[in-house]
Amino acid sequence: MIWNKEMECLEAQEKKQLQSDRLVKLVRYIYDNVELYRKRMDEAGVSPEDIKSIDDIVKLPYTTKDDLRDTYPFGLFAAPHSDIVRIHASSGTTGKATVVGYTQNDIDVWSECVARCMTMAGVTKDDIVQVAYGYGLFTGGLGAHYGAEKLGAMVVPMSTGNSKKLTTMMVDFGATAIACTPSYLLHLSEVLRDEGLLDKIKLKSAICGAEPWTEKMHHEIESRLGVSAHDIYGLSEIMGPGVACDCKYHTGLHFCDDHFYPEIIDPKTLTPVADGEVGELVITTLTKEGIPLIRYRTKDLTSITHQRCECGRTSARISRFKGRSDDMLIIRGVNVFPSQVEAALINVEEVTPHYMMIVDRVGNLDTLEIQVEVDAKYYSDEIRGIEKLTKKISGVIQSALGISAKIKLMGPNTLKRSEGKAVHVIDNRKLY
Ligand code: DLL
Repeated sequence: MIWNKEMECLEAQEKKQLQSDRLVKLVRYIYDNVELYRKRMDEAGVSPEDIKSIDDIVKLPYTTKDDLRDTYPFGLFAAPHSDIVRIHASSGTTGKATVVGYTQNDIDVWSECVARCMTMAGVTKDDIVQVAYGYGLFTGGLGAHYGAEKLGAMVVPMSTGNSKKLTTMMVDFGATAIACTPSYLLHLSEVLRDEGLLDKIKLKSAICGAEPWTEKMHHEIESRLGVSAHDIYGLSEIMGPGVACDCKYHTGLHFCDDHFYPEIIDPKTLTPVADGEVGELVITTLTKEGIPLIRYRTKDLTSITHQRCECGRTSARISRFKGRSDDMLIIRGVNVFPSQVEAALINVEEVTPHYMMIVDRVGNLDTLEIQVEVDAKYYSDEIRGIEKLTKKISGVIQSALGISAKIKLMGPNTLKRSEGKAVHVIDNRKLY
């Protein structure tokens, strides 16, 4: 039984004691091992001795994605390289990825948290779990894989792509659970329908996350596939999938708050907001060794409740996400910042810095068009020239973002200039 009742059903006082003990230990460890935190705490006049309980967390400085970027690649690692057994990475705000490292203990905690989440989704050791998140530097594939294995389930490591093979194997192997992004699962449901396989599947659970999805998509997945669909949340900076997930009551995502301490703040004033109010989720990793983070600003907007759930778990619960406080987009499961496009286009001398990203969803798959203004010096309507430049920009964008985009060249001065803050994105998907 992986559902660790002891940890997930602790009464408030016991939970607070555990979180306090862990925070005190974490702060000492981080102060001794990470230069940036030592400097920040010294500047703020806070010493490890000032942190005596979880309530003192408010004395500690925030951490942002920029801190990871500025210390690229390993500057925030607290454990020696010889203790790091794995690296993952995700998109940074400009050219550089944010890199995270795990000790063996971190991998064990991660697997335990994902196993808890899968248990919330009704998965047991008797299940056959198809993992269709991407494997590699992205945390989705390996994170879900290790969690399902920890549970003792039979894991089918499909990764993404090749939907026909995936659906055929789903039927042949009798997969009972699937872990993938919600938009990809909707796409798979259409492939199953088109192949005449819908009534041959044995799926009962879906563990979906890595991107925002609506209540409507949730119902659509459940009714098309006859599954119980669960919302799993996580981010690579903190660990990967498994930070939180919803149980069968679907009344918010249970936070693994014995390992990850959640706070909700007003992103403008940086002060805490009350339970039930929407704000930015901030997470402190209470037990991580490789790259522990204090008060990491996720930029994800949600609200929190500390009331016990009907399922018996006492963990804090967060609501389905309401958006982000920055401009990060998630397109086909990949995190994309407009600043990455900007940084990539700077290296293309034929274009101006004016561009517009148009994101849409056709069927269940995201599309991205980038309109780029060509410099007057290079502008011509000669077809071969246009084709050549379009191809060149496509290549630059593909390697900067890790996803393909349709490039549309625009004549000089055709993209609308904004008077205030430049608008670079039109997102027609309505995901929140
Ligand atoms: O997306 C980790 C993950 C993999 C989570 C598989 C769930 C399943 P990153 O690539 O670092 O990590 O992206 C993290 O994705 O800050 C959110 O904005 C968004 N996100 C993740 N899960 C959800 C969710 C993985 N359930 C960023 N709902 C986060 C809404 C989500 N947004």
